[in-house]
Amino acid sequence: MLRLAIQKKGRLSDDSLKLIKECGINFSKGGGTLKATAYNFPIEFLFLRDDDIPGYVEDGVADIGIVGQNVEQEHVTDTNSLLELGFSKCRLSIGVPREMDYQGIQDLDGKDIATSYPNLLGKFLKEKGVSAKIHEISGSVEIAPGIGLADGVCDIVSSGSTLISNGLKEVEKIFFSQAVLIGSKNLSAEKQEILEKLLFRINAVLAARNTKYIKLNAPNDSIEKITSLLPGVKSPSVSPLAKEGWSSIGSVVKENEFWEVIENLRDAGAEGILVLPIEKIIH
Ligand code: PRT
Ligand code: ZN
Repeated sequence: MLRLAIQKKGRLSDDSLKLIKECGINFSKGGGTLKATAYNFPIEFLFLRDDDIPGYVEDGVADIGIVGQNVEQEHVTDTNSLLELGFSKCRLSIGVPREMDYQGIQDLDGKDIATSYPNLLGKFLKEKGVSAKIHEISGSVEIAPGIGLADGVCDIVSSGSTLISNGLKEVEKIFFSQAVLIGSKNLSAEKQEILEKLLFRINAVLAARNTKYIKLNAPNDSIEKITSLLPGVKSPSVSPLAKEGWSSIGSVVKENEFWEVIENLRDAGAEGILVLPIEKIIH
């Protein structure tokens, strides 16, 4: 049995549970419970605060866990970083009052910066040779300059609207983060084997994200042109249609890349374009 720690409630929870579900792993989660066991895969879940996850994985209370890289890197623990999961993307940035005439990093010299990320901020300032004072606070970091507690902040930014609504501007992006699967360094052979099965499934799910299967009809003399327009296509499947001189072309494409070339595909003679969802891709 493998033990996976996921965030009990917060920005990582829904996407973590969705990933587990897409891996075909089912369990029922009674409200407020700390633990659950899957019916159809040898895995058990621990629901925790995200900040506690790296420590629990390091201690072996949990075998693996899903956290933001910001939390993984801030809590310096001895764990393995197993796989980037592509969700909960954000950045750790420095913000200063909008009216400050900020010219560059040296303007932070001698300033007070409020943050919940003293390690990541300290490392960044040291690398840049800036001596600012780090004021560690655990929550509502953005309000610190407004109440005179600090000259600037270092906090997680996603859309940027929290900074703006607190009269701040983002001046330095110091760390880019996404959710990551971390693992204990001392897994038994049995747990390692389960982990490998899980990683196989997660990789198949992630590979299919943002990809679509595209199918279109084209006159035979434009097959070459059309396949050259399809981005990232290695070997599309081409099969003849009942209609003389026409073929059907099918291929896997990245959805965002596909939209960029759709006009060109039509100009090249593509007709009856179908775009279909892909659930898993096994490489
Ligand atoms: O209770 P628990 O300790 O488990 O949760 P938490 O409150 O510490 O974390 P939570 O749920 O807020 O975030 C979990 C993880 O999601 C973080 O560690 C990041 O890896 C990631 N993440 C992604 C974010 C954001 N986006 C985000 N926008 N974490 C926090 N924010 C906050 C930020 O602190 C700031 O207050 O949102 C605000 C900024 O958002 P914008 O969109 O206004 O820029
Ligand atoms: Zn937290």
